[in-house]
Amino acid sequence: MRIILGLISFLILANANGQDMKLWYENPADQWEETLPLGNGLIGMMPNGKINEENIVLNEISMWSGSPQDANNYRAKSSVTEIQKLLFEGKNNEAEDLVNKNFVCVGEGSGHGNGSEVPFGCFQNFGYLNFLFFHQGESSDYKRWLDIEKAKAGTSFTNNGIKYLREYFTSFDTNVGVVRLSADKKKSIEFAMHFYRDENIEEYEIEGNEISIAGSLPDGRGGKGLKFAAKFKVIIKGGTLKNHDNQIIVKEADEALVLFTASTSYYEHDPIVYVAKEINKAAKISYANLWKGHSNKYGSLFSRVSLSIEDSISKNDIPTDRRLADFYKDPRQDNGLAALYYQFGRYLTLSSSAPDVPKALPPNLQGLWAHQIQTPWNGDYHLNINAQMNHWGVEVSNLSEYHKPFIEMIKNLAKEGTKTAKAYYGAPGWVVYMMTNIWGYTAPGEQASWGSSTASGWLCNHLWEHYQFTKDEDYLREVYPILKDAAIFYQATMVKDPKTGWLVTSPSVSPENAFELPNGKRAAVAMGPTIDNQIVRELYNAVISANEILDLKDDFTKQLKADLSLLPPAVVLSSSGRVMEWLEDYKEIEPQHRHVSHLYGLYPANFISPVSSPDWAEAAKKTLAVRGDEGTGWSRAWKILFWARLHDGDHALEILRQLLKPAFNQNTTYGGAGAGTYPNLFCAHPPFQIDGNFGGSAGIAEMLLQSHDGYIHLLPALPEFWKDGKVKGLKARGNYTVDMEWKNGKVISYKIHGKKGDKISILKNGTKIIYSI
Ligand code: FUC
Repeated sequence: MRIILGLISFLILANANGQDMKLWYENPADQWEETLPLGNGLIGMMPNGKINEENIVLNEISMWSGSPQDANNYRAKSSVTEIQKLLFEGKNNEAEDLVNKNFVCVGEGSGHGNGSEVPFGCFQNFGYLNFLFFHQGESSDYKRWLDIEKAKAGTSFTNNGIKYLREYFTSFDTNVGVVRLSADKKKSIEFAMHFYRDENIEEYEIEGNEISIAGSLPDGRGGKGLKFAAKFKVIIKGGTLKNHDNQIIVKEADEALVLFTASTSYYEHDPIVYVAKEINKAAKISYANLWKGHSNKYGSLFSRVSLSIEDSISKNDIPTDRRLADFYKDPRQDNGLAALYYQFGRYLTLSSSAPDVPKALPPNLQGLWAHQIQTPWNGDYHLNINAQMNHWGVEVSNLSEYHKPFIEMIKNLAKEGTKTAKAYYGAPGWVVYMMTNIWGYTAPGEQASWGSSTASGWLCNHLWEHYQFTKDEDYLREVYPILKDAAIFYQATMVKDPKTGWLVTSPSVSPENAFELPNGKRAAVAMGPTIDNQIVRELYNAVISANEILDLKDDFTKQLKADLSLLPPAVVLSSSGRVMEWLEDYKEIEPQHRHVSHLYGLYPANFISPVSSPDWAEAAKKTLAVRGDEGTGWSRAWKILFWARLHDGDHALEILRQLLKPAFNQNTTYGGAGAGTYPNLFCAHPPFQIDGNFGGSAGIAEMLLQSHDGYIHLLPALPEFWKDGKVKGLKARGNYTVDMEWKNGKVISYKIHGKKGDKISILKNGTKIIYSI
C-alpha cells in the first residue's frame, strides 16, 4: 500500500513539474476572440478549427490604408504664449478652448477611430481563407490547440471512424503560412477552398493549384495607397484538384498542404513579385523541412527563457477557457496558468514582429491580428501608454532584439517630429504627440483632452532601457543625438511656473484624465502634469549619463544639470498623502481613472522605490488604493508592475487574477467593465488590445526579478502561493542572464551569466551579497 501511495505521489509530482505550454479547447471557436493566433511578425493566421467550415483570419502587419500627411498646424506657435498665460492665471478651461482651436492638428487629423476614411489610415484585416469540408455526419473526440513552445496550432477530431488532423504554423524561416490537412485513412481529404475579402481587390485569379490576389488600399484622399498581394498554393498527395468559380476543389487526397503568403508595397518592393517568389520557394520545400526550418528558428528564441511555478496538481488536462474561469475563482490552484500566461506574452512578441526584416514594424494595438477593416482606434500606435507597454517585457524576457522595430520607429519619429517642434513652439529638437501610424504621424490629436500629451520623452525611456540591458555602446552612440534632441525640445519649451518657480511643460495633459478647477469648471489641459516632470527628469538624467559613458564632453549637459534642480521633484504629495497627478491638488473627476500616469516614476521609471524613497512608495500605495485594482485590460497589467515594484507579490497576484477575469464582450468600455482575458488569452480592454498581454507578461517577470535599483533583486515580489519554482534566462540590466530555483519562497540556487570578472550586487532572501562572475 505504502509503495502504491509513494508511486502515486511521485507521479503527481512528476506531472506537476511538467507545465505544458499549450492552450487547448474542446470546441471550435465561435467568435474571433476564441481563435488561436499564429504569426511570424509579417503574416498572421487565426484558425477557428470548425469541423465542416474552417475559417482562417489572415493578416499582414503592414496592411495599412492612408498615406503620409503633414498634420502640423504651423500657426500654432503664435498661440502658445497666450495659452501659457491663461494657465499661469489658473484659467485652464479657457486655455483648453484655445488649445482645441489653435494647438491641435490640422485637416482631417489623426482620425481617432475613423482612420480608414482619412490620410491617417488604419491597420486592417487582410482577408479570410475558407474551407468547406465534404465529410458528413457527427464528429467526436474534438480538440484544438496552440503549442506556444513550438508556435504551431492543431485541430483533430474523428468523423465516420476516420481521425482527421489539421496543423497550422506561420514559418519563422520562410515567409509562408502552412496548413497541413491529413487523416489516418487514405483518400479522406476532400474540400473546397477559397479566399475572401470584399474590399479593394483588383485581381483575383485562380489557376490550377494557385490563387493570386492583388489590390490597393485607399490613401484617405480619394486615391490609391499601398498595394497588396497574396498567394495560396495547394499541394496534394493522391486525389484530384480542380477549379470551380473562385474555388479550389480537392477530392480523395491522402493529404493536402496549403501555403499562404502576403505582402504590401510598404516594404518598398512589388508585392506581386514578392509573393510569387516566396510561395514558389516554399513550395519546393517538403513539409518536414518547412517544419524543421520553422521550429529550429522559433525554438531557439522561445527557449531562451523557461519558467515553472509548481502546482500540487497539474492543470494541463483542463481546457484553457475553464482554467481561466477557475483561476479567477482561486488563483492558488493553478500556478501553471500564470507561467503559461507569462510565456504567451513572449510568444506574442515573437509572433507579432520580425526584427530581422528591413522596415519591420513593431506590434500595433492588436499586435498583427485583426478581423475588421476599421479596427478599434485604427489599430495604430498609441503613445501615451500602449505602444510602450507592448515593449515592457522584451528586455527582461530575453528578447532584446524585439525592441529594434520600435526603436527604428522612434528614430523615424525623431526626424518627422522636428517639424512638429517648429510648428507648435518654433523650437529646436523633436517632439511627437500621443499617437502615430506607419506614415510617421507626429502632430497632436484633434482634441486637447486626449491628444495633447507629448510622447517623445517617454519614447526615449525605451532607447535608454535598451542600452541599460545590453550595454551596447555603439548603439548608445547612435541614439545619443536622438536623446539629446528630445531634451533640447523640452529645454527650449518649458516655462517657469510663477507660483513655484519650477520649470514645467506647458500646455500638456496627464494622459486622458481631467480635473475640477476651484471655480467648478472641468479641464484636462495643465502645466507640468506629474508624468511630464518625471519623464523630463528621467530624460535629462539619461542624456547626462550617456554623455559620461561615451566620454563626449558635451557642454549641453552642463545646462541640463543646472536645469535638473529647477524641475519639480519627481513626486509631490497631496493633502491626502497621495502622489499628486498635477501641480495643484485638484479635485479628481474620475478617481479610478484607468491611466495612472503620475506613477510613471514607479514603473517604468524608478524614482519611487520602497528602498530608495520609502515615503514616496507609501504615497504610491495610497494612490493605488484609491485608483482601485480594476480598470481596462492594460490598466490592470500596469498595476501588476506597480505592485511588483512595491514588493507586494500577493497584491500583484491579485491583480493578475483581475487581468485574467474571463471576458466575452467586444464593446468598448473605458471604466473596466468587461475587462480581462478572452478564451484565446487575448487581453480584453475591451475590445481586444494586446498591450495588456505584454504588460501582464512583463509584470510576472518583474515579480521574479528586478534590477533597476543598482543591484539584482532575486524574487522581489513572490506571492505566497508561488512557493516553489524555477526560472532560467531572465535578463537583468547590465547584460546579465539569471537562472534560479526557489523552494518555500526562498532562493535555493542561482547562477548569473555575464562578463567574466564582473562583480555585481545581489539581493537574495533578504541579504545583499557581492557575486563574482
Ligand atoms: C488610450 C487609452 C484607451 C485605449 C486607447 C487605445 O487612449 O486611454 O483606454 O487603450 O489608448
